[in-house]
Amino acid sequence: MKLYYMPGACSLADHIALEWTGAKYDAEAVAREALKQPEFLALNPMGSVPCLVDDDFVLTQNVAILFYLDEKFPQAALLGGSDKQVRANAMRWLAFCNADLHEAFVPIFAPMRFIDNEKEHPALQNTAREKIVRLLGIANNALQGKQYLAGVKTVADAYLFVILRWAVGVGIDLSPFTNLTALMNTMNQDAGVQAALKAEGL
Ligand SMILES: N[C@@H](CCC(=O)N[C@@H](CS)C(=O)NCC(=O)O)C(=O)O
Repeated sequence: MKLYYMPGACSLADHIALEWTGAKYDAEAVAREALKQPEFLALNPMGSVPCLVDDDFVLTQNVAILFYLDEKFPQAALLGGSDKQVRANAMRWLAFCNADLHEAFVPIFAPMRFIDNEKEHPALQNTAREKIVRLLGIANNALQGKQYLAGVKTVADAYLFVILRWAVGVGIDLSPFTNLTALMNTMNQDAGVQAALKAEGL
């Protein structure tokens, strides 16, 4: 198995998941410019990471990859094990991270995709920032009295961890979100997280 990633990008969640499986795998960093070149587009026509190649099976999209890894390595309980409600909750928070929180960062990272006029970028980015803070508040509340989003450690926590790193990177103050800060600390101490961060040079 090989994971294509960019350091610190959303593919870090898959990298962490692979570490949690304990399986042997390769990981290859892709330069941002290479994402839109024919060689990589042949693997992922979206020109984005993550991309997982398992023999001749090529899989893209974070949620699909994380789900596939859970099915392939059930002993790792990446979605929390066999309890249907725990699994559903893990999927729910995975969807929240992928479809809501992750997407909310796009205007900050790539405002030119929305508005050509650079003068209008700060206003767009401020609106995105407000949305992110609101969504972080929802995740923070969900963690009240719990160590992990679904009650037990799942790949949803790995995804949220990646996004919390972005939030810190763009200067969002996480200190009011004590449960998110606690999750970040827990994840930073996790051996699989540490191995993935080290492998990505972070
Ligand atoms: N829906 C996709 C989103 C993937 C995505 O946005 N990846 C970013 C990194 S976090 C990327 O590769 N961006 C490069 C680009 O779009 O040019 C997924 O979940 O895999």
